[in-house]
Amino acid sequence: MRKAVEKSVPTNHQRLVHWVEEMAKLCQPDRVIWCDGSEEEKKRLEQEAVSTGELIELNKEKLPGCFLHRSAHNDVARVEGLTYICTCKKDDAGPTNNWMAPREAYEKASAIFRGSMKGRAMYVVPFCMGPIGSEFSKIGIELTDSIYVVLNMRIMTRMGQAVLDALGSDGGFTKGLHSKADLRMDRRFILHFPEDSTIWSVGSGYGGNVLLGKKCLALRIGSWLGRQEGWMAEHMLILGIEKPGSPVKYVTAAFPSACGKTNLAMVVPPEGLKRKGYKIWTVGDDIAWLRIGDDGRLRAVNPESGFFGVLQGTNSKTNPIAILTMRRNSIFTNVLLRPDGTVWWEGADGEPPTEGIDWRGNPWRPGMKDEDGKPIFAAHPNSRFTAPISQCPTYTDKMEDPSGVPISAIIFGGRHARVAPLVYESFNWQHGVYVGAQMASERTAAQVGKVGEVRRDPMAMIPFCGYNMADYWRHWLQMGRKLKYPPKIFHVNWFQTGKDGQFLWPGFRDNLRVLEWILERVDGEGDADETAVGYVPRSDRLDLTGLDLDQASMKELLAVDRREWLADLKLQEEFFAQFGDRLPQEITDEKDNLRKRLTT
Ligand code: OXD
Ligand code: MN
Repeated sequence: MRKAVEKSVPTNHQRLVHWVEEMAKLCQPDRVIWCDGSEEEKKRLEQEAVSTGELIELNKEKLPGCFLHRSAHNDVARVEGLTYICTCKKDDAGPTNNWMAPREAYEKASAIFRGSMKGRAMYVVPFCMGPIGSEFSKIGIELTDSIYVVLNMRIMTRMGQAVLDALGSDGGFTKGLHSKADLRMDRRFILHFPEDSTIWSVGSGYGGNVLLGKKCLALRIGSWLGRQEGWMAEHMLILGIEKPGSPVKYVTAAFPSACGKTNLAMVVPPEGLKRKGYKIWTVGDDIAWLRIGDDGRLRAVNPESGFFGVLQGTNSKTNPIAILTMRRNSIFTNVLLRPDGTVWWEGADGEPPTEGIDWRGNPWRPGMKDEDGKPIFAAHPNSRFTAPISQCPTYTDKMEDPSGVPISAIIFGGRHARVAPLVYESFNWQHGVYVGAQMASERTAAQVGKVGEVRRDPMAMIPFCGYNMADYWRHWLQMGRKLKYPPKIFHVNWFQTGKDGQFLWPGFRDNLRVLEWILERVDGEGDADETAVGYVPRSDRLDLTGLDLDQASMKELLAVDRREWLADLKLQEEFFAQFGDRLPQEITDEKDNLRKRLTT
């Protein structure tokens, strides 16, 4: 075994080589293969995965370089219940994370990893989150027995020999170990050891659980490192908006999973705003690493280099840019395969195909029902596409800027049928941190659990904050104090429904109308009313040209219903109570101030 590893080792980083050997001893793969990130390697892995059925090659003319992957039926989303933060002290993980003592976690997972790669290869995947060489960036090594993972990591991160070269003989890196093992739910764990900068993921093949650069490193370990090193890792898209004659302004937005980050990151101006000539630049759709620049402004880097986006409901109307992005060199997970070798999902362009093979690999026709009379979906509701950002028509080379882009506004948002108005602006940074901390949203299909259930999801980070959230809010407050030019903080809610249960706001492209007001406020313009919750635009303030929305609906969208807010404050209090004395006083003060404003 030792020989097989050493023969092809392309690094003189001894610590790295020893760790790979140690993990190989545990998992007992037949071979250890160091990935160099080359085209030749990609082709070889694709062929191998096609030969075993792990990937299906799609129509070469219509979807060149694209593949379909079907995951196990019990392995289609992130498993928050099996995701742990393993710190020496339980309190450091905080009440919103599952916790396990590191020793117990290593022991439990070792028993599953032991021998799990027999008959398989172990791939060594060197990857860099952020541009190689940037002070924002972090290097990780993922060991995995899944070609699907290697090919996804190749899209989602800067991956291969260049990363080993940057690591040199003694650079620091996060150690990631992944094995599909036997894909059994009762032998599945996603474990984070922030004190050792280590991630162990076993028993799953689903993206969010196994592409270790994404949620595990860029958010859970990243947020921990950020607090120690004075920066922030956030679940945020990054978007540039250019108005003719003005410099591009960049904003970040934190929405929970499957709440439209990818759509907003690629927003296309609605017909009624076309005359203004806006250009949109997509820097990232899921994660932002934020640092204070030498200029005293908040600067953002997208640590990823690809999209792992939700497909359900994605089409040429809701997100034409995404559709153009995924036309080549993309991996589709858990969608329907049409007879012509193209793919389809609920909400995709066109009529449902008359026949196909569904995401489970069974023959499918429209209208099919299961034994309980429930419709059988062609694609899983959490079906995904993986595509390189460089293929995105709104790609900007600012993506590669090692010092990141300057941020003018931070936007928080949830999927909340009632309570939050379409948009409001916080009074200042401290109030803005509270606005983020009290966020609530309805659960979506991106994680295992009951869809639609409202849960508190501060800063859209509840599944991703790698430490005690009370400390996390303290860190946010401290960052604000250090910023010479703190961005303004806003909250949006695209998902309000009227009495008939229908959405009041059209969303998608029309969200640019709200961004327009946000940017006016950044420039010190844009009329607003001061309400108990923050500044809300006057109902005639948004440019609604070409939009058929009556004044009554607009009023409802912008209304602040004191009764609903007071009822929500009770739920907030229950949520904040779990943090005990560790909760920053500023959060309590802001909550109490809100109550006062609502009751006077
Ligand atoms: C994602 C998620 O995949 O948040 O981005 O689940
Ligand atoms: Mn996400």
